[in-house]
Amino acid sequence: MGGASGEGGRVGVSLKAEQQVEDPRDLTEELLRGFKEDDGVEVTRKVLMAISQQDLAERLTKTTGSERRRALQDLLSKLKIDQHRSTKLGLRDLQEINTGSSKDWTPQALGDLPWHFLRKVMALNGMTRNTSLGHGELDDEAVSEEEEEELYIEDDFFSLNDTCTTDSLHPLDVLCAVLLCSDSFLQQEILSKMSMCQFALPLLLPALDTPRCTLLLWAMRDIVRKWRPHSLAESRGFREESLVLRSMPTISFVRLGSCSFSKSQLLNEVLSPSQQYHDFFIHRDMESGNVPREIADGLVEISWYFPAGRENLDLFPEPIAVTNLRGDIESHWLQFSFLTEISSAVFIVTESISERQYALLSSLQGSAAQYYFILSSQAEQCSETLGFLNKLAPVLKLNKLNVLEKSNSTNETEFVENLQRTIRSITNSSNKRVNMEALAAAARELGVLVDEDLEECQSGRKWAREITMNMRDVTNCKAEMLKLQGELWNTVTKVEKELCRMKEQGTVPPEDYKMQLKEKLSELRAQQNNCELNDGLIKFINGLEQLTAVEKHHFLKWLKYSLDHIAKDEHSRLQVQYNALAGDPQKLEELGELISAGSLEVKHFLRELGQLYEAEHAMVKEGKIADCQRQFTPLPGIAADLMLEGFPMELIDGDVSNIPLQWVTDVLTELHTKLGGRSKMVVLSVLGGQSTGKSTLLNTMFGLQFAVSSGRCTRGAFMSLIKVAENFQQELGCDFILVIDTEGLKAPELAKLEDSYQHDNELATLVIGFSDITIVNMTTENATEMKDVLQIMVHAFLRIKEIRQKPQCLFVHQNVSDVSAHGQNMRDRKHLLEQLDEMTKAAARMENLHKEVTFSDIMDYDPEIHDWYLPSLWHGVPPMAPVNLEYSESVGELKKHLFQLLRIHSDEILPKNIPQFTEWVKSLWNALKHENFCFSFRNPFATEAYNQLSAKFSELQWEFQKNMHLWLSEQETIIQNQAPDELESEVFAQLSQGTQQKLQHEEDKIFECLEKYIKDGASSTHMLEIKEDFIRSTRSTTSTFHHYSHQQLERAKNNRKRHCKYYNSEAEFRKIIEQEVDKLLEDCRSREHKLNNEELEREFQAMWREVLSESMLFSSMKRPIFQEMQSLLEEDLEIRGRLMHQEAQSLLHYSMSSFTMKKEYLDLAWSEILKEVFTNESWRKAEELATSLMHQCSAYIGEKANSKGDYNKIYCGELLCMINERLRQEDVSKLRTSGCFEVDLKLHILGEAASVFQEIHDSSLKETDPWQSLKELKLQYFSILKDLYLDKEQSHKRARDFCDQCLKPALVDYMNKRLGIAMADDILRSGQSTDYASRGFFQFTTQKKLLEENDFYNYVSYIEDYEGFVKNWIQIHLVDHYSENEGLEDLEGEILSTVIERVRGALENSEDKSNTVSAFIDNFCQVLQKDLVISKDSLVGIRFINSINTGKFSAFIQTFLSDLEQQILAEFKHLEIEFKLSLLSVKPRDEIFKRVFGCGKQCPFCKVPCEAVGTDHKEHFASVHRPQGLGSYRCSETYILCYDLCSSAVVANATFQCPETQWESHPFKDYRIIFPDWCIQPDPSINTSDYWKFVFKEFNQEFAERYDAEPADLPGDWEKITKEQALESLEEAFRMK
Ligand SMILES: Nc1nc2c(ncn2[C@@H]2O[C@H](COP(=O)(O)OP(=O)(O)OP(=O)(O)O)[C@@H](O)[C@H]2O)c(=O)[nH]1
Ligand SMILES: [Mg+2]
Ligand SMILES: [Zn+2]
Ligand SMILES: [Zn+2]
Repeated sequence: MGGASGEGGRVGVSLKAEQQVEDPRDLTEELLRGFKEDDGVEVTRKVLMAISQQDLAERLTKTTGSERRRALQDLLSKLKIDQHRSTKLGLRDLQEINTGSSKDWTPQALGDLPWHFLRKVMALNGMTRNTSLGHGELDDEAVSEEEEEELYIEDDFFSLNDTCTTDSLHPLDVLCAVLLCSDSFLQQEILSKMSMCQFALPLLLPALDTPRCTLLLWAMRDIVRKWRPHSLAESRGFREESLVLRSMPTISFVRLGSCSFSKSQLLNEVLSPSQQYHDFFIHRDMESGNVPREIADGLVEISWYFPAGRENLDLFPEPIAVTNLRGDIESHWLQFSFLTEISSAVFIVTESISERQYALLSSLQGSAAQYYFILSSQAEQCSETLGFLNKLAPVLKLNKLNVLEKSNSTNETEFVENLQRTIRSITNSSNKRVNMEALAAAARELGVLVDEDLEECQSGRKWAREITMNMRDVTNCKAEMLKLQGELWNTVTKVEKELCRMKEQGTVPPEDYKMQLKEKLSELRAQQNNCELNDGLIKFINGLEQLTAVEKHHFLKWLKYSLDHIAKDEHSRLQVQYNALAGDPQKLEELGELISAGSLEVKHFLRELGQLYEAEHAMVKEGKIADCQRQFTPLPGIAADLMLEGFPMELIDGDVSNIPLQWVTDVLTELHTKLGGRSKMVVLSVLGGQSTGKSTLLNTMFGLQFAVSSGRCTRGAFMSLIKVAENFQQELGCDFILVIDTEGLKAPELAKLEDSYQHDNELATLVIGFSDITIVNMTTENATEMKDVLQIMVHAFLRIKEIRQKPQCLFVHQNVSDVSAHGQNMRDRKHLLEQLDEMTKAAARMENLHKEVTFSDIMDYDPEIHDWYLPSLWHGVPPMAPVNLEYSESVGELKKHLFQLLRIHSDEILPKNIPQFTEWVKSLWNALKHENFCFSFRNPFATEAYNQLSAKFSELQWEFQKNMHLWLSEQETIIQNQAPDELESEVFAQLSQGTQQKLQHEEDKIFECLEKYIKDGASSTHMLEIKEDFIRSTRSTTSTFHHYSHQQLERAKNNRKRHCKYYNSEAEFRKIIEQEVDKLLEDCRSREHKLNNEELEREFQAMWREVLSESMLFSSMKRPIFQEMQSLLEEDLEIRGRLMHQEAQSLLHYSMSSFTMKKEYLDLAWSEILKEVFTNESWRKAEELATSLMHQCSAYIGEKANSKGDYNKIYCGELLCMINERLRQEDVSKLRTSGCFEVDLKLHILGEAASVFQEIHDSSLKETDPWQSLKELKLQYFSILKDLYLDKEQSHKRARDFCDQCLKPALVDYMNKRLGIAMADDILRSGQSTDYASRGFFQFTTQKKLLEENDFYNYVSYIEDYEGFVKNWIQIHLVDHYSENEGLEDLEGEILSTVIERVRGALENSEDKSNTVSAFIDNFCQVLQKDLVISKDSLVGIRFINSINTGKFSAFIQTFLSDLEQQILAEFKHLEIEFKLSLLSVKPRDEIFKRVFGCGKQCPFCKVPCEAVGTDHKEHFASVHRPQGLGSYRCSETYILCYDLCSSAVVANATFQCPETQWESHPFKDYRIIFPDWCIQPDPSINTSDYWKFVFKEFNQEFAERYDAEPADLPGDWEKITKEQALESLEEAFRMK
């Protein structure tokens, strides 16, 4: 039978036809019947082969195979995983977070076992292999607790016996089943984790699904082991090597026949370190270890021993491998043959040897392995066995030492020690060392399958090999293949940061320096872009693009293995040096650099892709290459796919401390698309000292694959996306969890670099800023280090808190072994809190926050919730230590706790989706590049929330204003309907009290709505923070309105009184006439004969002449307006303590155009005069002030001129009020203008006004020509007289008169009162309103329009007179809108029809109550007193009104109403829109203006208007600042316009001088000391101010002329800015894209 084992391996392959030989066949069938599968299939097969019955041998394989398959199928269905036999489980399936993730559960049924195994193994749990089934769990929610408990006890009682272990399955069966159902990557993961737990790994899987058994090589590829060989004990160096590549002696243990003791247990004892027994192998005394195996027989397991470098403690001086065959060798001859091939020694454990067994063993003759027999107790007595052994001795070269006896009386320990000694001597004497790759080769020889031979795996390997083929060392590879990320990327980073920090600016002006840096940046990007693509990199990209997902996955793994292999040697050499140098800081630093330079990983390749993409993107953006020439657009998609497949993606490049922003953004955006736009995620991160097990923690917790290794630590930050199961999303409030793993803080190799604190700080700030929850990982071993790490954390928290993000954090204390740690540390914790407070204060100082902060201000810290203790990862001394069970359990608890925390804080944690996240990353990173982080940060969500809230607020505010206007107009109407003397009484007081109440009510309403809106809003946290500004703003509006309404009511009252005075005289006059007419009528009636028409007229004429001569009641007097105003001015100046100077002349001599600045207008201190000589600053400011005031006043004057009506004394008062108000403002009072400036200014303004007002008065007199109106009156009275005399029916006529003379003017008046409000309402609430929605939006719209027109004078008026510009803009818009739009007629129609409806109602109401017409009219007016001001006295012939029939009168009015309505509408339609606007009492322009103008403050440097909401806020700010020259800033010596930008200046090395600094130089960085209420932030991107740069360069010359200065020497690159870029920057700045 010699050589049978060799042939046996190949037998299955060569069988084809079914040749049947009669006799032997029958014979063998007999034989087959006699054999049970386990005992003799393999033997039988060998016999068949030996007698050349290959087809029968094949049939045998088939039948037995089918039995195995049946067994497998049975098992899989028991385990309920048969569906995964074809569609394999992957790692991603396990990572998914579902309801089970946060629960602890014991398997209840067989179907739970695979999941239990997988979940536990992923969590590195030592109980993974436990397959016993639990009973109904206590926390089963379905049944109420008490009931359940009772049930439970009974249950338990009965089940005591029948839950015998046979209910369960053998752990190895479960393992085999799970492996069969896993894809090759999950297999890797399972084996890696098992290896960490120091479980034996499956080496040969029994043939279940496959015809032959399978060697697991690929599945072990990921495992890296670390140990210290005795040769390195001195130097404290260590070896770290891939397990499969390490050659070592292999010792195999097999069983022949049955055996009374457990081979596996024996092995465990052999391998266990002294004093610490560990179950490497499952043995029969373990839980479920005695359940019969269903499929796992024939499994070969392997385990290793690695030395720790301590000679007297290490069991073996070098690594060895130990294999263990499950089952009898007779039934697993193939596996056994394999083991004999590869082992240095084979230990055969047996009780007895039979004839047949002897024959089999003899066939091993010539084998290279040494054989040992371990005989269990019974064997001793069996002479047969000894006899066979004796016979075997020469065949297998056995001597006495090769037979070990283990009887019941043998001392266990001694025996084990003896065995260990034997093994040591074997490894010493034999030099057979094989690695796993060699094992695989041997296996293939025997026809054993190897998992790595899969096609996908091999093709992946081929791709990888082609890349690494020509790679010799790391440095070389980096220089040739990865050119973009080396020096170039490093320099790019430095320049990008310098652009923000401007540290080496020196004396170069900021903008020039920026330009230089920008050019450099663009050049660097060009260089990167021009780098030729190396073959290897092309291959890499092609691989990612072309391979299938599985191949790609394999490819990347292979690449990793090859790279690790290449980098390994270099690394361990350096590491040894590093350790040896531990004392020399200088060298250490260099070495540290070298170590990081010496690493080469797949991430470097991916990083290179990022850089390729970034460079190309930059080129496209600068217009250097066309969009269509881009090659790398598919890359982000590829990277997104990788993320989806579970690869951690680099977020922060730790080597250079930079984020490739465009790349990261585009990758994540692709990801968002691939996720179908559903990407709401909670971000979780970990931070802590170096090598404190952060990556390990995350991997254990979530089954992730972050790089773990003590040698090459994590640099920067990596992110991995985990899906949350559909049915769990609701509960967790997110679709994904984004986990961020970070580089350790306080890395010793970086410690000596001067900016290491900054580096760590940046990282911590970013990571905490990104995250919703941060785990702070601390080891308690090193107190100083822990303190340093804490300091960094606290600082980062402080910063994040400052930018209005509330960080959630969990302190995890690692390596706490004591169970009572939590309690014991109570005392320490108080101390810790004190320390934390101290640190917080220090951090606040570093951030220049001038306030007291304590730790509790920056974080809600509750030790019960925020502290967590983890025991040490290892149970014992590595490398032989398994993972601590407590560690795994605590991590599980921690995970549960995390989810709990998520739920508790669900109202504060607002999961962002990917676009929001990238936006957030961008803002944080941008702010971090600046020195002053807190200050530079622009919170995109706060901005968004602010804009949203502003829009809502504007709406509410308009509602408020509208209601108040309507209210006031009603009150005014009531006042106008009162008798003048009543106005002095309580009525007026009541009205004004009512108005206050109304105001309060409206304010409350706003607050209420705001509150509700904020509460319901999505981003409520941000809104809460900014609410304050809105409340202030509302208060300020209220107080404005308070003032305004008071004024309005007063004015209405005064008007009413004045009106009465004038009107009384006319009414008086009419009364006289009407008396006379009455007299005449009586007279005529009393005459005998009837007068004819002519006679009647003659009589009337006579009477008229008589009356008129008697009473020239209102021959008008022309008022001298000049004089009136002059006296008012004098009165005003007297009050303000100013003296009219001697040479002042009558107002007649002044006009605005004649105003010029004079020296005496400035009242400078001596020290300031000198500066003024150079800068003219104050002079210019005073002049500007005068100009703007005159603008304002002339607008007012113009308005009054346009409105109909006579001059009113109030006009002059208002003008003075306007001027005084402006002069009272802060900036003016700082200007130091003199008294005569004020006097002259007022003289000039009032002078101009006086001449206009005089004209108004004169022309209004002309219009109300008394003679003219008398003539009309005369005609009317004559007609009345005639009608009365002739007794004609008058009701028709008089009704018409009433309509024309009373109702119509009242209706028109109503219209003018209401139309303005309606128009403003229409504009602000219609589609137009977006333009006015927020201040920012308005700025955007106007600036965009300006750019479209690109007209110098438009820009000038925008810059110089923003207020005027805005008003004008709105006016033009209004006029345009309503002259081409029918909308206005609708508005008018609506207003009129509502009031006419009311008139109709009033008519009906008044009719029946009154029997005379005058009572009827009184009644009617009373009803309408809130709506219409009907002056019934203006009805001619009121005295005779009662002679007509009330019913008829009223009926006629009814019929006239619709005519009247049409008539009024027609008249309105014919009015010019401008004229119409001037008639309105509430001007829509002013209302809209109020909305968009805000506080009206301008940047003290560049004059950009403030954009903050409302008129009253804590800080003024603007999105974009302008080059200061546009605000006429110039160099005081050369007069050359200055082109600095405030937003750059505040971070640069520049100074400014101005009156506010008393002309002293003041550093820009500290501008807030001078202008505390302004907040000027650095630009969010380098292109932000392109808009104004464009304007400046377009009109440099013009601006210079305009400002009496020299043109600026603009930096060269401004010239290149195009109109398109300008627009783009505008859209970006106002976030309109
Ligand atoms: N003794 C001990 N070793 C641990 C513990 N936790 C992790 N390790 C080991 O420490 C080494 C570093 O673990 P990592 O998880 O990579 O640590 P890290 O904090 O991510 O390290 P960096 O990313 O380099 O800062 C690994 O070899 C771990 O096995 C622990 O609690 N005790
Ligand atoms: Mg790490
Ligand atoms: Zn500015
Ligand atoms: Zn402001």
